[in-house]
Formats: sequence, C-alpha cells, structure tokens
Amino acid sequence: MHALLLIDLQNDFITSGALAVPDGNAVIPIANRIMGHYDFVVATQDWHPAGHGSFAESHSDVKIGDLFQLAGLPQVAWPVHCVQHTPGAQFVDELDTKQLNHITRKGTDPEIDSYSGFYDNGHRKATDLERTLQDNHVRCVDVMGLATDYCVKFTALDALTAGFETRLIVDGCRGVNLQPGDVDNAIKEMRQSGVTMIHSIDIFSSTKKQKQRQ
Ligand code: VGL
Ligand code: ZN
Repeated sequence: MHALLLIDLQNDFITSGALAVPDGNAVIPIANRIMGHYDFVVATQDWHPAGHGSFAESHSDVKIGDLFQLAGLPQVAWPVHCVQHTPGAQFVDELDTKQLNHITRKGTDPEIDSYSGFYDNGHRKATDLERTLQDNHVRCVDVMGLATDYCVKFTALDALTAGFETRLIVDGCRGVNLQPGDVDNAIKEMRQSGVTMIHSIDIFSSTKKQKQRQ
C-alpha cells in the first residue's frame, strides 16, 4: 500500500497566516490533484494548546526567531500559531478534505514541540501515525506540504527510520528559510538519508493505483 502524507496544510502556514510560509498556497492544488492516486491519504495538523512552549509569547525573555532551550532541546521561538480549534489551525479551505483517510494531530504537549508527524522533537512520545500506516499495510510513503525545513523534513526522516520507503514530492513543498539555504540543506539532508526526490508529475506513472489501471 502506498500512502500520501500531507504535512500541515493549515491556514496559519499560508498567506497572511500567523506563520506564513512563502508561496505556501501553491502546494494546495498539487495535493488535490494527486490524492486520488494513493491507497491511503493522511493529513497532519499542527495542533498546539494555547500558551504552547514553542511560542515566543509564552516566555518573557524570548523573541520570535530566537533559538532557546525547551525541555532540554534547542527550540526556535515561533509566533503563536495553530492553536487548537482556532481558524488558523484549520485545514486550508481549498484542500479537498473529503479525500483524507486519516488525520494525525501533533504538538499537543505544551512542553515540547513536534515537527515530525511521527514523534515529538525529543522522540519521547509517538503519535498514532506509524501504527495507523502499519494497520493499513502501508510500505511506501510520499511526503509533501509545509514547511520543507521543519515539519516536512522531520516527518520524512522519521518515516525512513520507521522502515517506510520514503519519497519527497519536491514541488509539493515550500519552506520557511529562516536562514538562507535552510530549504536546500533540508533537501540535501533528506536525500543523503535515503529519501527519493520526485515531482508531482512522476506520481501519475509511479503509484500503484495508476499501475493497476494501465
Ligand atoms: C511548523 C514551525 C512550527 C511546520 C510547525 O509545520 O513546519 N514549523 N510549527
Ligand atoms: Zn507548530
């Protein structure tokens, strides 16, 4: 079984969102176009409680963009974003959510951030994602979404570690680039770790559903 992992396609990560990823909107039509080619489609949702430890606002001595220590781990201080049950945390309206088979929420622990859809940043607690994929006999995952240099990267690396054959849909991702080069470096790191780089156009010839039709 071949799964698509759609990472954090939420209002706060697109135009005028609290943590807008440059050109983030561009990936939504790609997600809509390719979803039907997979056996199983998962969307992750960054889902923070109010006052989450990753928010600069939650600390008196931290500004947005600062690097500080949270629960013993280096943490980027983010603007308040994706607070549970707020419009910013909702999926982008244009996303065809009817095609989703499963939603994994992450970042719910106030004390630790969670970039990966599989684990918190300290690899202490797993989400339901690995188990859900295993229960559905998934062996290969394609990953796309926001943001390349954070949640996409850590999800793809954890997917590999969990033993899934993992591909990144490069044109389906956009990044933050807090430092120039962050996105390029993230792609390099994923590739060197064993993630295969593909483009959305490749999916029409390479996914199982399509093969069955041929
Ligand atoms: C993300 C920063 C903070 C992401 C989530 O989805 O990449 N980035 N929270
Ligand atoms: Zn977040």
